[in-house]
Amino acid sequence: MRGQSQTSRIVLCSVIMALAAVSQGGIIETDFVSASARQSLDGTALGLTTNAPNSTWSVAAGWNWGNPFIPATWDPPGIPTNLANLVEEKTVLGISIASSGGYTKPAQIHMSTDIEFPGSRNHTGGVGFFSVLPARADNQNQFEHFTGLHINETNGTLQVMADGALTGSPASVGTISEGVFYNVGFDIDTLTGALSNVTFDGSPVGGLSSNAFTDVATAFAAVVVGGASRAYIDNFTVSEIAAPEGDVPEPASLALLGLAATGLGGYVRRRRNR
Ligand SMILES: [Ca+2]
Ligand SMILES: [Ca+2]
Repeated sequence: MRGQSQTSRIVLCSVIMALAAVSQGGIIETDFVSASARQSLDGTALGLTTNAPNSTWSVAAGWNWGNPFIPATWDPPGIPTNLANLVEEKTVLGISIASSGGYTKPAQIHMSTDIEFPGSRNHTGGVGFFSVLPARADNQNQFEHFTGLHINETNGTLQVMADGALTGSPASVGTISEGVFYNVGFDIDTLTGALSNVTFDGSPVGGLSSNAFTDVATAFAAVVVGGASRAYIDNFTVSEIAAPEGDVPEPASLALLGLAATGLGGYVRRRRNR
Protein backbone atom coordinates (compact mmCIF):
# COMPACT_ATOMS: atom_id res chain seq x y z
CA MET A 1 0.00 0.00 0.00
CA ARG A 2 2.79 2.33 0.90
CA GLY A 3 4.42 1.91 -2.50
CA GLN A 4 1.09 2.55 -4.21
CA SER A 5 0.38 5.77 -2.34
CA GLN A 6 3.91 6.92 -3.01
CA THR A 7 3.47 6.22 -6.71
CA SER A 8 0.13 8.02 -6.65
CA ARG A 9 1.79 11.00 -5.00
CA ILE A 10 4.43 11.05 -7.70
CA VAL A 11 1.73 10.94 -10.39
CA LEU A 12 -0.19 13.72 -8.63
CA CYS A 13 2.98 15.81 -8.34
CA SER A 14 3.62 15.29 -12.04
CA VAL A 15 0.10 16.52 -12.79
CA ILE A 16 0.59 19.60 -10.62
CA MET A 17 3.94 20.30 -12.23
CA ALA A 18 2.38 19.93 -15.70
CA LEU A 19 -0.33 22.44 -14.74
CA ALA A 20 2.30 24.80 -13.36
CA ALA A 21 4.16 24.54 -16.66
CA VAL A 22 1.04 25.71 -18.47
CA SER A 23 0.93 28.96 -16.51
CA GLN A 24 4.72 29.30 -16.24
CA GLY A 25 5.65 32.59 -17.85
CA GLY A 26 9.35 32.32 -18.46
CA ILE A 27 10.64 32.94 -21.97
CA ILE A 28 14.21 33.89 -21.24
CA GLU A 29 15.76 33.94 -17.80
CA THR A 30 19.47 34.27 -17.32
CA ASP A 31 21.82 35.67 -14.75
CA PHE A 32 24.77 35.08 -17.09
CA VAL A 33 26.82 32.54 -15.18
CA SER A 34 29.89 31.68 -17.22
CA ALA A 35 31.03 28.15 -17.97
CA SER A 36 34.56 29.28 -18.74
CA ALA A 37 36.94 32.00 -17.74
CA ARG A 38 35.79 34.24 -20.57
CA GLN A 39 32.77 32.81 -22.33
CA SER A 40 31.83 34.45 -25.61
CA LEU A 41 28.12 35.17 -25.92
CA ASP A 42 28.08 34.90 -29.69
CA GLY A 43 26.07 31.78 -30.50
CA THR A 44 25.92 30.84 -26.83
CA ALA A 45 22.91 28.89 -25.63
CA LEU A 46 21.20 29.91 -22.43
CA GLY A 47 21.24 27.35 -19.64
CA LEU A 48 18.20 28.89 -18.03
CA THR A 49 16.20 29.59 -21.16
CA THR A 50 12.81 28.14 -20.45
CA ASN A 51 10.91 28.58 -23.67
CA ALA A 52 12.64 30.49 -26.46
CA PRO A 53 13.03 28.19 -29.45
CA ASN A 54 16.19 29.77 -30.82
CA SER A 55 17.93 30.06 -27.53
CA THR A 56 21.30 31.34 -28.65
CA TRP A 57 22.56 34.88 -28.43
CA SER A 58 23.37 36.81 -31.57
CA VAL A 59 25.80 39.70 -31.66
CA ALA A 60 25.08 42.53 -34.08
CA ALA A 61 26.60 45.88 -35.06
CA GLY A 62 29.68 46.61 -32.96
CA TRP A 63 33.37 46.27 -33.50
CA ASN A 64 34.78 42.87 -34.26
CA TRP A 65 36.93 42.91 -31.17
CA GLY A 66 34.07 44.08 -28.99
CA ASN A 67 32.07 40.85 -28.77
CA PRO A 68 30.09 40.60 -25.54
CA PHE A 69 31.32 37.97 -23.13
CA ILE A 70 30.71 36.61 -19.64
CA PRO A 71 33.73 36.96 -17.35
CA ALA A 72 33.98 34.20 -14.76
CA THR A 73 37.20 35.64 -13.44
CA TRP A 74 38.24 39.26 -13.27
CA ASP A 75 39.14 39.65 -16.92
CA PRO A 76 40.34 42.26 -17.49
CA PRO A 77 40.96 43.27 -13.86
CA GLY A 78 38.20 45.37 -12.38
CA ILE A 79 35.33 43.76 -14.26
CA PRO A 80 32.75 42.06 -12.05
CA THR A 81 32.01 38.44 -12.89
CA ASN A 82 29.04 36.47 -14.19
CA LEU A 83 27.35 39.17 -16.22
CA ALA A 84 27.19 40.09 -19.88
CA ASN A 85 29.97 42.54 -20.63
CA LEU A 86 29.09 44.66 -23.66
CA VAL A 87 32.68 45.61 -23.83
CA GLU A 88 32.70 48.27 -26.50
CA GLU A 89 30.51 50.74 -28.31
CA LYS A 90 27.68 50.09 -30.72
CA THR A 91 27.15 46.50 -29.68
CA VAL A 92 23.83 44.65 -29.88
CA LEU A 93 23.16 41.45 -27.99
CA GLY A 94 19.88 39.86 -29.04
CA ILE A 95 17.92 36.64 -28.93
CA SER A 96 14.86 35.52 -30.89
CA ILE A 97 11.57 35.29 -29.01
CA ALA A 98 9.39 34.91 -32.12
CA SER A 99 6.90 32.04 -32.36
CA SER A 100 8.46 28.89 -33.72
CA GLY A 101 7.41 25.26 -33.91
CA GLY A 102 5.25 24.34 -30.93
CA TYR A 103 6.08 27.54 -29.09
CA THR A 104 3.80 30.54 -29.40
CA LYS A 105 5.10 33.91 -28.31
CA PRO A 106 2.77 35.47 -25.73
CA ALA A 107 1.07 38.77 -26.51
CA GLN A 108 1.70 40.34 -23.09
CA ILE A 109 5.35 40.41 -22.08
CA HIS A 110 7.38 41.75 -19.17
CA MET A 111 11.02 42.61 -19.72
CA SER A 112 13.49 43.21 -16.91
CA THR A 113 17.24 43.56 -16.66
CA ASP A 114 19.90 45.03 -14.44
CA ILE A 115 22.24 47.41 -16.23
CA GLU A 116 25.33 49.43 -15.37
CA PHE A 117 27.32 51.80 -17.59
CA PRO A 118 30.90 51.46 -16.34
CA GLY A 119 33.40 54.22 -16.87
CA SER A 120 33.10 57.97 -17.24
CA ARG A 121 32.34 58.39 -20.94
CA ASN A 122 29.03 59.63 -22.32
CA HIS A 123 27.08 56.42 -22.06
CA THR A 124 23.81 55.54 -23.70
CA GLY A 125 22.10 52.25 -24.24
CA GLY A 126 18.82 50.50 -24.70
CA VAL A 127 16.75 47.65 -23.33
CA GLY A 128 14.03 46.28 -25.59
CA PHE A 129 13.52 44.62 -28.93
CA PHE A 130 14.44 44.48 -32.59
CA SER A 131 12.24 43.50 -35.53
CA VAL A 132 15.42 42.30 -37.23
CA LEU A 133 18.90 42.43 -35.81
CA PRO A 134 21.22 45.01 -37.41
CA ALA A 135 24.03 44.00 -39.70
CA ARG A 136 27.24 43.07 -37.96
CA ALA A 137 29.46 45.86 -39.16
CA ASP A 138 31.44 48.71 -37.66
CA ASN A 139 29.56 51.35 -39.67
CA GLN A 140 26.14 49.93 -38.78
CA ASN A 141 23.61 52.08 -36.90
CA GLN A 142 23.15 49.85 -33.87
CA PHE A 143 19.72 51.31 -33.08
CA GLU A 144 18.27 50.52 -36.53
CA HIS A 145 14.94 48.68 -35.99
CA PHE A 146 15.27 48.99 -32.20
CA THR A 147 12.07 49.52 -30.24
CA GLY A 148 12.54 49.88 -26.51
CA LEU A 149 13.74 52.18 -23.77
CA HIS A 150 16.72 54.36 -24.60
CA ILE A 151 18.80 55.14 -21.51
CA ASN A 152 20.99 58.22 -21.23
CA GLU A 153 23.39 57.91 -18.32
CA THR A 154 24.63 61.50 -18.59
CA ASN A 155 21.19 63.12 -18.46
CA GLY A 156 19.61 60.53 -16.22
CA THR A 157 16.71 59.95 -18.60
CA LEU A 158 14.68 57.24 -20.26
CA GLN A 159 13.03 57.80 -23.63
CA VAL A 160 11.01 55.61 -25.96
CA MET A 161 12.74 54.59 -29.14
CA ALA A 162 10.42 53.28 -31.87
CA ASP A 163 11.96 51.47 -34.84
CA GLY A 164 15.24 53.27 -34.31
CA ALA A 165 13.87 56.79 -33.71
CA LEU A 166 13.56 58.60 -30.38
CA THR A 167 9.92 59.55 -29.79
CA GLY A 168 8.02 61.59 -27.22
CA SER A 169 9.78 63.33 -24.36
CA PRO A 170 12.52 61.91 -22.12
CA ALA A 171 11.55 61.05 -18.54
CA SER A 172 13.98 61.89 -15.75
CA VAL A 173 15.08 59.05 -13.50
CA GLY A 174 17.59 61.04 -11.45
CA THR A 175 21.33 60.60 -11.21
CA ILE A 176 22.69 57.39 -12.70
CA SER A 177 25.80 56.62 -10.65
CA GLU A 178 28.95 54.69 -11.46
CA GLY A 179 29.31 51.19 -10.08
CA VAL A 180 25.59 50.73 -9.53
CA PHE A 181 23.31 48.26 -11.26
CA TYR A 182 19.88 49.67 -12.01
CA ASN A 183 16.90 47.49 -12.80
CA VAL A 184 14.92 48.51 -15.88
CA GLY A 185 11.50 46.91 -16.24
CA PHE A 186 8.43 47.38 -18.39
CA ASP A 187 5.40 45.64 -19.85
CA ILE A 188 4.30 45.51 -23.46
CA ASP A 189 1.17 44.34 -25.24
CA THR A 190 2.06 43.21 -28.74
CA LEU A 191 -1.60 43.27 -29.84
CA THR A 192 -1.91 47.01 -29.23
CA GLY A 193 1.82 47.85 -29.25
CA ALA A 194 1.35 49.52 -25.86
CA LEU A 195 4.13 50.17 -23.35
CA SER A 196 3.21 50.29 -19.64
CA ASN A 197 4.47 49.92 -16.09
CA VAL A 198 7.94 51.30 -16.75
CA THR A 199 10.15 51.11 -13.67
CA PHE A 200 13.72 52.23 -13.05
CA ASP A 201 15.54 51.08 -9.93
CA GLY A 202 12.21 49.79 -8.64
CA SER A 203 10.38 53.13 -8.96
CA PRO A 204 7.62 53.87 -11.47
CA VAL A 205 8.59 56.13 -14.38
CA GLY A 206 5.72 58.21 -15.75
CA GLY A 207 5.27 59.99 -19.04
CA LEU A 208 6.45 57.26 -21.38
CA SER A 209 3.95 55.85 -23.84
CA SER A 210 4.04 54.11 -27.20
CA ASN A 211 2.11 51.94 -29.60
CA ALA A 212 5.25 50.70 -31.33
CA PHE A 213 5.75 47.42 -29.43
CA THR A 214 3.96 45.25 -31.96
CA ASP A 215 4.56 41.56 -32.54
CA VAL A 216 6.70 42.34 -35.58
CA ALA A 217 8.71 45.00 -33.73
CA THR A 218 9.50 42.60 -30.87
CA ALA A 219 10.89 39.58 -32.71
CA PHE A 220 14.21 39.76 -30.81
CA ALA A 221 14.75 40.65 -27.16
CA ALA A 222 17.93 42.65 -26.84
CA VAL A 223 20.24 45.06 -25.14
CA VAL A 224 22.25 47.65 -27.05
CA VAL A 225 24.91 50.22 -26.23
CA GLY A 226 25.47 53.61 -27.86
CA GLY A 227 28.59 55.14 -29.32
CA ALA A 228 31.58 55.27 -26.95
CA SER A 229 29.50 53.31 -24.47
CA ARG A 230 29.91 50.17 -22.45
CA ALA A 231 27.41 48.25 -20.38
CA TYR A 232 27.18 45.39 -17.93
CA ILE A 233 23.95 43.38 -18.12
CA ASP A 234 22.71 40.93 -15.50
CA ASN A 235 19.51 39.04 -14.65
CA PHE A 236 18.02 39.42 -18.10
CA THR A 237 14.45 38.14 -18.13
CA VAL A 238 11.63 38.14 -20.63
CA SER A 239 8.42 36.62 -19.34
CA GLU A 240 4.79 36.17 -20.14
CA ILE A 241 2.57 38.34 -17.98
CA ALA A 242 0.37 35.99 -15.96
CA ALA A 243 -3.36 36.51 -15.78
CA PRO A 244 -4.49 38.31 -12.58
CA GLU A 245 -5.29 36.05 -9.64
CA GLY A 246 -8.94 35.14 -9.36
CA ASP A 247 -9.38 34.75 -13.09
CA VAL A 248 -11.25 31.62 -14.08
CA PRO A 249 -8.93 29.04 -15.66
CA GLU A 250 -8.89 29.00 -19.42
CA PRO A 251 -10.86 26.19 -21.09
CA ALA A 252 -7.60 24.60 -22.25
CA SER A 253 -6.33 24.44 -18.64
CA LEU A 254 -9.62 22.99 -17.41
CA ALA A 255 -9.56 20.39 -20.16
CA LEU A 256 -6.01 19.43 -19.20
CA LEU A 257 -6.97 19.23 -15.51
CA GLY A 258 -9.91 16.96 -16.39
CA LEU A 259 -7.66 14.83 -18.55
CA ALA A 260 -5.06 14.60 -15.79
CA ALA A 261 -7.67 13.68 -13.14
CA THR A 262 -9.11 11.02 -15.43
CA GLY A 263 -5.64 9.63 -16.05
CA LEU A 264 -4.82 9.60 -12.31
CA GLY A 265 -8.11 7.86 -11.49
CA GLY A 266 -7.46 5.25 -14.15
CA TYR A 267 -3.95 4.70 -12.81
CA VAL A 268 -5.15 4.16 -9.23
CA ARG A 269 -7.92 1.81 -10.43
CA ARG A 270 -5.41 -0.23 -12.42
CA ARG A 271 -3.18 -0.52 -9.34
CA ARG A 272 -6.12 -1.65 -7.16
CA ASN A 273 -7.20 -4.28 -9.66
CA ARG A 274 -3.86 -6.03 -9.51
CA1 LIG B 1 24.97 37.09 -12.98
CA1 LIG C 1 29.43 55.46 -16.75
